[in-house]
Amino acid sequence: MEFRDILSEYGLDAVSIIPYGEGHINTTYLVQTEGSRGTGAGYGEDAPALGKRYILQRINTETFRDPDGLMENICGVTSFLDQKIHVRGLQDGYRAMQVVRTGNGASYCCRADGSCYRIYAFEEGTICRQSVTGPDEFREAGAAFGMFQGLLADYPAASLHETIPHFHDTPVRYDALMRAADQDPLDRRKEAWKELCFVKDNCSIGHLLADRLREGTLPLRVTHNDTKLNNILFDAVTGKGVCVIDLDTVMPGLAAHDFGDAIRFAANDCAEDEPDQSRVHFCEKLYEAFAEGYLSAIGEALTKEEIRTIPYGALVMTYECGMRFLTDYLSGDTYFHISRPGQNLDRARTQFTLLSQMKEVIL
Ligand code: ADP
Ligand code: GN1
Ligand code: MG
Repeated sequence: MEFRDILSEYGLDAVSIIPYGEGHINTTYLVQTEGSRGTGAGYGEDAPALGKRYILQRINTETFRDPDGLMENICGVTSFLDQKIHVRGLQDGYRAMQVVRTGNGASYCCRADGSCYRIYAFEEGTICRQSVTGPDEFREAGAAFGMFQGLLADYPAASLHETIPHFHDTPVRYDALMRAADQDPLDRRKEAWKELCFVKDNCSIGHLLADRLREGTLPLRVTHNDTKLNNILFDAVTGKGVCVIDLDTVMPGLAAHDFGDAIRFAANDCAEDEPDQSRVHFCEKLYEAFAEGYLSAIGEALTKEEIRTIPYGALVMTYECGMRFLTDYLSGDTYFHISRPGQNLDRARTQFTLLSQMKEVIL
């Protein structure tokens, strides 16, 4: 089996390893291991009894250039959360993701070809969603991310490695897009002309939060920085948001970024890469439900100015993410995984259509 060498470092033997999830950055597999033979019905003589499940991930080291620092962050954050959850006696199954160690106690392992892999315990009894079923579920998502940030409020921020420099520095993302448009290595700029004009016309959005951060009116906090709906696991029975995953980008950031990125992804009736722009629809009811859940779970952690400006996060993150997709389209689709040509352009268009609708409501 292709990953036998990796799994043997963990003392695991797999029955099956299949591609899993819909992340755009890492490559994820679901690993089913062999367990001790059950005696129940349904086991053929030769069929292996099933043991535990794991998430195996190949870390994208093009994106995360310092896997040591990355895994140090993740181990630090998960053990901090674990302790906090225990001390506070949090109910409803709220938990921290679990990093599985190799036999030597390492948090990840590398192959001779330089590829790096890590393993997480599969969070059983949970569901991961690509879109919301309604406001109640999105309120839960807000509560899960609000709780996550509230629990990390006193995490030692200075100990965190910056896994992707300038990750949510929106003016830097603007400059990167303009450079990609100037260089236009694949002669794609003509396809993206309308979108590039939209970005320039809306450049003030890129400064809504960045300027306040620079002036010191908004504080840096320890944030998740990738609050897509599919980075939460919901309890399959109660529907509660119980585990925040994908901790690769936990770094100092703005609360509004976490708030806004979640809205960008899920307060929309269609998928992030919908080609038919007439199907894009910013859903105010979802936006309000998420805000309720997030603000109630985060407690007293935010300042008045943060609460006042948190809606800007939705505009800024939608604008920024659209620019990132467009930059990648112009540069030859080297960053976000794609499954068809033009997907990054569709993703960018969807963000800009959504942003136009959000501006009517939020500004
Ligand atoms: P990416 O950075 O590529 O988005 P993620 O860490 O978000 O990778 O993982 C991709 C998907 O794998 C998630 O959206 C989720 O469906 C699933 N997943 C990741 N970790 C776990 C886990 N510990 N338990 C169950 N499912 C998981
Ligand atoms: C990526 O890894 P994933 O799929 O959860 C990206 C986010 C983008 C998102 C857009 C490390 O998230 O920043 O908002 O795609 N993650 C990284 O869908 O760049
Ligand atoms: Mg993810």
